[in-house]
Amino acid sequence: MKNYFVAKSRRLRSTPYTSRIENQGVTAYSVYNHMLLPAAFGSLEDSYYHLKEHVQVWDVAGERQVEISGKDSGKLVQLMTCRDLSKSNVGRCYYCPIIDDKAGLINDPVILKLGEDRWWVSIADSDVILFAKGLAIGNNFDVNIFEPNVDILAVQGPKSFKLMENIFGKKITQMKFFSFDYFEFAGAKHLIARSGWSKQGGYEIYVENTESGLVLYDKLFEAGKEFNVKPGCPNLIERIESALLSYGNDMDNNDNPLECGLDKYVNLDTEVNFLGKEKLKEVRKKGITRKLMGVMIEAKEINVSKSINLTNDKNSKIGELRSGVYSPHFKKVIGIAMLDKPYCEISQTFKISINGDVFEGKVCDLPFI
Ligand code: THG
Repeated sequence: MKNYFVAKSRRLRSTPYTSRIENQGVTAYSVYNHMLLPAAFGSLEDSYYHLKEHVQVWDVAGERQVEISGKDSGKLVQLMTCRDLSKSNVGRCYYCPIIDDKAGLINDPVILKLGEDRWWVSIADSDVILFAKGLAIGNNFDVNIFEPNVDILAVQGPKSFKLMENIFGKKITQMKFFSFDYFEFAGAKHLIARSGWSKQGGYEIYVENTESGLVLYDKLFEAGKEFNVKPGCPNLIERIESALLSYGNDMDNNDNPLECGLDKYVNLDTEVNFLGKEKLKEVRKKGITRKLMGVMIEAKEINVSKSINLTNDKNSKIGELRSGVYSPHFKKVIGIAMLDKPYCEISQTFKISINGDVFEGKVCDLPFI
């Protein structure tokens, strides 16, 4: 596959860490929330093995925050998500599908409850701020909505706990998954959560003070030497094996959360009011007609830059592959596909054409590992 340069401009925003990761050898960018998101530091497989064994620091500033505060902020946040937040606590993160009135996915952010009337919606790649502002205006809500200057640094990998303990002390290792707290560094307070877009363990540092954030960035690499720290980024192999869904790739506004297996985060039997609730109840009653599933393909290589059809013996389309990568663990291509309901059974076989060659594949459960 031929690659092309990204032409930088103001619209395609840099992050405070861009010059650092460029000095450290970033080799590819993606674009996320109109911002540069590193996509590779050399070999994807080398980074995959390194992430599973050591510790990496990721510039994920593209995971932008939409801050919603004010008297009606709780009402607005709840209106946007099908997850019941009525019993949510300050200091916790919540993975929440955001849906529209037709139950189509708008985004799948992590929502942080900062205070009773203050929230950060840590968004995937779509303009949630416009949706939130539209809803607030239409409902006459008393809220303030803006994008704060927050640039997340993720520290991921099994050695992230030791590295973070070295810098912030024992207390940070006692934090529970998806909770957050504040930690002092270089004269500034940093919100740090135990979260991140890998299943290798770690933290996310919500840097609000760029100056101390950059000192912290350098400190992570200095203190990380003994843990073999490297710069990294969300890894396609690791995230597919772990089934961390990617909005815009695995699902978009044409899919509802039940089709995407997000049932755990859909609360239809509570009193809370959210957009698309009636529609989702209808979907649940009728049953979904397709589902996001794992697939394994007997191939050694794939590049998925658009959906690729999956067909049966009669050459009819039974689904589409939305993400895929060669997994060195399974020694074949693994991927995430939307399959028509009759075909989303485990071990269902299919055919797929990759660069003109036809390969056999099999449906399986998510996550792979
Ligand atoms: N961290 C932060 N913001 C983000 C992401 C992140 N915004 C964009 C994107 N990632 C949002 N998507 C996801 C998808 C999955 C998870 C987090 C963000 C995730 N899921 C866990 C899982 O699936 O096992 C746990 C979810 C739970 O049970 O609560 O971590 O990574 N700040």
